[in-house]
Amino acid sequence: MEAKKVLVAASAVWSVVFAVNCYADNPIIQNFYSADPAPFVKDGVCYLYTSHDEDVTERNFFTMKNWLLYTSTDMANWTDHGIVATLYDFEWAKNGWGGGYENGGWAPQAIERNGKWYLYCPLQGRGIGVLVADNPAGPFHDPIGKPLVAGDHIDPSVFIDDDGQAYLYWGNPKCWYAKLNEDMISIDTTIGDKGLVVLDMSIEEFGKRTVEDEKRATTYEEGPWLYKRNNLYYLFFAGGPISEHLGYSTSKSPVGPWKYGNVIMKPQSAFTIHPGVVDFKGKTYLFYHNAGLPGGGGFKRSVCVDELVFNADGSVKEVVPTKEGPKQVGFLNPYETVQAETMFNNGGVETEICYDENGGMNVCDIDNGDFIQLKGVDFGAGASSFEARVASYKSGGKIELRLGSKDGKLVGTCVVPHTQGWQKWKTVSCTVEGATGVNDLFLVFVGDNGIDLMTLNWWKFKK
Ligand code: FUB
Repeated sequence: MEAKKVLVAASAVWSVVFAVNCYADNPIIQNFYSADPAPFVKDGVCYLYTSHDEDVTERNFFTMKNWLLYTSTDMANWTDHGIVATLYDFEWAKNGWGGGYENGGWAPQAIERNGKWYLYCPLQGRGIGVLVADNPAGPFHDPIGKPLVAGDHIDPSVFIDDDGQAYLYWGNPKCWYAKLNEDMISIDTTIGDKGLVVLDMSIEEFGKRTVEDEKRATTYEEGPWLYKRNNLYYLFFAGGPISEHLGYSTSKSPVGPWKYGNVIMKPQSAFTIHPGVVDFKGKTYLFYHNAGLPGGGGFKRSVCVDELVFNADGSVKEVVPTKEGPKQVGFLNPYETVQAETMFNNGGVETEICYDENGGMNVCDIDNGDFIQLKGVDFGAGASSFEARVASYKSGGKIELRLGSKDGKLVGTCVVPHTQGWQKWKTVSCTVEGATGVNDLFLVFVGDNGIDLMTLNWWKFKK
């Protein structure tokens, strides 16, 4: 997005209610409209892939052209990796609506196997494609040059079972699955119709729909998500009627037969909803989307997360969405380099691609009074100095380091000079006094120049 621009427009109204333009933790993605969360956990990092609702909605329908990645090590502070794949990565998708690539990048899911990252992407109306990369943030390329599942199929969910067999689920109005070969980019054609199996869609498996629908007798609508816990398989899905809710079914096998469970999240503020479930550091989390950002709606959605809790018999408790999001797991270490685009919350800043040799993203569009909030920063016995990689094509400004709130205790002030370019980086530093223990850290940006003071690439403290 540029959610900030929507925020600025909305802020005149909001300022009556809120002192600053700031968000609660949910939605967790605050600088883009995002949807269809697909989390994946590896080595203590939660990788969150999402689809991306464009700021300008075309034809009063989903307007989606690329896919985003965010990461977190604590479920509270999230690092923005920007756009990691686009419709243009699929040569065969040229013939989209209007004969071009212009739209249809719907709900993706990624998985890692043997050091390679596979991203399954539905190109609405054209099929499900697969991209591969050596790194979670790409660059991704299409290894097969054609759809993995051709036709009007959406919402792929990928899962590797303990015996190494990989499955792909997908579909609306019916739920389908296929077994993936070990290469993750081809389908085992020995089952179903050339490898594709459509489920029975019985009421026992997916619950009875309360409103008549000629295409669907059950509550199953779309967005399947396969998950395993204590040898029980769970198929979470978006259920109907519209507005969608989240439901689930269970089975002793990854391919069913399924037994309908219940509703686990009531309809939220967007007319769609989409589940993503992972275990992370001893807890289970449900990712979903709503229309929670200013300017939000059915085609401008936002990804959220809350804890998912099971009953002793394995059934799933209903999740009541929170504004606060889940509790932070562990603390943020300020003595390691922290990418500037890592945030719990922010007031007014944006992110952009960093075009230097290190790549990644940086924070931009920083105006007087804007801030970045980091949750649960553990300063331990105390910090003595702060350094940051900054740039400015104007007169720069200052970064105030405050604890607890935007107006909280000032523990240091770092001066940012003119560096002759928005990405002409310079490392600046300042002394720090009084930062000990665990605090929320606020980087507050100030400058006489008002708007566009500086850009920020990374920061860290010294003990
Ligand atoms: O984001 C476009 C579509 O909306 C997805 O494919 C569905 O799951 C629903 O979230």
